[in-house]
Amino acid sequence: PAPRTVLLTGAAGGLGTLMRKLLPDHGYELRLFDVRPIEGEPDAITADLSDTEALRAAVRGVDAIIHLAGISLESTFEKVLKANIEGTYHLYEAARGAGVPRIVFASSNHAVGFTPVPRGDDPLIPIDTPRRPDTFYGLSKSFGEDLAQLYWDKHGLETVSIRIGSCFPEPTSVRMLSVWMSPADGARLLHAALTAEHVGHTVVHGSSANTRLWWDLTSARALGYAPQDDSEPYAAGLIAEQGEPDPDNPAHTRLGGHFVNDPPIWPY
Ligand code: NAI
Ligand code: 15L
Repeated sequence: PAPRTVLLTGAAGGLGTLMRKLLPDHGYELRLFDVRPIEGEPDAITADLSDTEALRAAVRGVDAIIHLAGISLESTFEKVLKANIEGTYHLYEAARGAGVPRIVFASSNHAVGFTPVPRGDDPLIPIDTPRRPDTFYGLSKSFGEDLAQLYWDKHGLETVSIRIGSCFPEPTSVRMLSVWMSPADGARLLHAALTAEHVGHTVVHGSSANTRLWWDLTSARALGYAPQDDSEPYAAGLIAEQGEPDPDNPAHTRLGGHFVNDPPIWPY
């Protein structure tokens, strides 16, 4: 049967807030989880991913989990380790213990951020492009995808890992013209990831059907995802404001954008 009750981790965050508004229209009842309290949501579970007891209670009885909680930008290795690597492990263990059949994991373009972007007639970046994390943050998303594969192969717990591009109300940079996912398309993709049959562990790119797309959406479309939006109406304005991409700047020629240039954050 199609999942109905879904645990949304990271529900207080930017994406969580957008999806809290949009997912009920696709028929879901959401249980909310975040370390930060959520205004106007007295039933939300306020707990850290390291709180295994809270996690066990949170996953009880849900049909699926959308896992957004974690550090969403580069940080110290120590912090990324705790929230994203250990936190995601604790979530998977809770889900396995409770027999939750499926997780949708918010992976990121930064798991493969050093991948060169296509130019001219180059093919789009395929979904099986080698991992090239651009940060400790991207490394944690690479780990999350491997964890998902392990839990599918060993325990039969299914995951769709979505390498999200940039999911914000509007694209705000020239780079985002290529990787933007409108919130409405984000909700469509989550719905497809929750309802497609026999996904095992499937990795997909997460963006709208942008004219300036850098990556291949075939595996996302195979889940039943039919993106409706395109960043192109924002192109002229953003290019007038920020200029065309600079071919000598890796922040413009690699998928991860400025993450590839940013120095690591030391020490812990
Ligand atoms: P965000 O930083 O706004 O939200 C993350 C939420 O997770 C926050 O509300 C935070 O309180 C919570 N959180 C952090 N550590 C936690 C912990 N240890 N225990 C419980 N909750 C914790 O990030 P955003 O933009 O909403 O992203 C959501 C997810 O999607 C993240 O995993 C991010 O890496 C991923 N993602 C987002 C993209 C985007 O375009 N927004 C792009 C690629 C990936
Ligand atoms: C991400 O993974 C981040 O969570 C998000 O805040 C954006 O920076 C996005 O990637 C991006 O690459 O634009």
